[in-house]
Formats: sequence, C-alpha cells, structure tokens
Amino acid sequence: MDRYLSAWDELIRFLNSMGKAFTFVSSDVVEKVGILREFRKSSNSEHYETVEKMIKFEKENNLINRQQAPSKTVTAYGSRTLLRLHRALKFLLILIGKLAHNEDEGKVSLMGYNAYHSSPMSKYHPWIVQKAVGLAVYMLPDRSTFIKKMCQDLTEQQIADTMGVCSESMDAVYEFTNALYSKYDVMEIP
Ligand code: 1PZ
Repeated sequence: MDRYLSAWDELIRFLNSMGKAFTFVSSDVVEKVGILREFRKSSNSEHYETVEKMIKFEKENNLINRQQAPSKTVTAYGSRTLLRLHRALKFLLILIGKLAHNEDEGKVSLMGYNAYHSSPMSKYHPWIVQKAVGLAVYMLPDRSTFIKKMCQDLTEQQIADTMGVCSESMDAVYEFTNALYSKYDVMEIP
C-alpha cells in the first residue's frame, strides 16, 4: 500500500506540472491518496498494510458496500477509494503506451480521448464528467512537450524505452490489483 501511494505521489507531481486546467483532476487524486494514508495512520493501520489485507478487512467487517463516510476527515472507505485510482491507472498506462508508440495520428488530444474511453474509468463517470474530459484532453500539451515533462533530457531512444518500461510496469501493477478485486468479488462496489 505505501509503495502504491508513493507512486501516486509522483503522478500527482507530474499532473501538477501540467498546469491549472488539470487541478480538477489532481485535487481528486490528492484527496483519494490522502484517505488511504489516513487509514494507514489509524488504529486499524495493520489492516491497510497491503491491498489484499484492506479488501479482506473491509469485506469481513461489512464496510465494503458502504458509501457513507467513516468520519469527518475520512470521507470514504479504502477499497472503493483505491478502486477509483486503479481504474485511473489503466487510463494512464494506455495513454503512456500511445505516447511511446506515437499512435492516434500523433495527436495527444485523441490519445487522451481514446485512452479515457478504453479505460474502465469512463463508464463509471457521469455524463457531465465525460464531457469535461472531452474538453480537458484539448489542453494536454503536444507530444514532445509532454514527453519532455515526463522524461526530461533523455534521448529519443531512451524516452521510447523508458516509456515502454513504464507502461509495462504499470500494467503489471494494474493486473495484480485487478486479480485481487476479482478474487474477492469487489470489482463493482459502489
Ligand atoms: C496526463 C493527465 C491527463 C488528464 C486528462 C483527463 C483525465 C480524465 C480524468 C477524469 C477526472 C474526473 C474527476 C473526478 C471524478 C470523480 O468523481 C471520480 C469518482 O470518484 P468518487 O466521486 O466516486 O469519489 N474519480 C475518479 O474516477 C478518479 C479520477 C482520477 C483521474 C486520474 C487521471 C490520471 C492521472 C494522471 C497522472 C499523471
């Protein structure tokens, strides 16, 4: 769990470097990472040491289907919170894969749009959020700026290699997490 959250810290740092237009995205991610850290600091912290322990604990204690907030500072339970980040990770790994291979006619807005709609995240978003994303993708920088922000001063070849490895490692994390949600039958919690 701690390493999963530190990885998101890095993604937040990156997202913040993309400008004010993405504040509505990053503030949601910041909130979700914060909720999971609160559980790690709570008296139940040992139950949040790994993703699997968290799911088991919340399932055994009938917390898994609850939408209401456990406290004023922690507004949701862990499994449903991490599930949101999990679906977003798929979006990001698809997008990075597209950038690495320069797909979708080299248009980053199209890459963003297609990555969003082929990730599991989009079908859980209300119509209004889907529309907002349709606009937000036009504010993404062009491919070379985007890549420079991610990889700084690597050569073209190093960039392609790094992004390939990055997308593959994210995929491994995604599949591992997905297998857990599927094992405990909690993929569709509210
Ligand atoms: C490279 C970054 C490009 C970003 C392009 C646009 C991406 C679309 C993001 C959609 C934003 C949705 C805003 C908030 C939605 C929340 O309602 C939902 C559900 O949470 P709930 O309300 O149930 O508590 N939140 C999410 O689905 C998590 C969204 C995370 C989006 C992360 C995007 C990728 C991060 C990239 C980091 C570099």
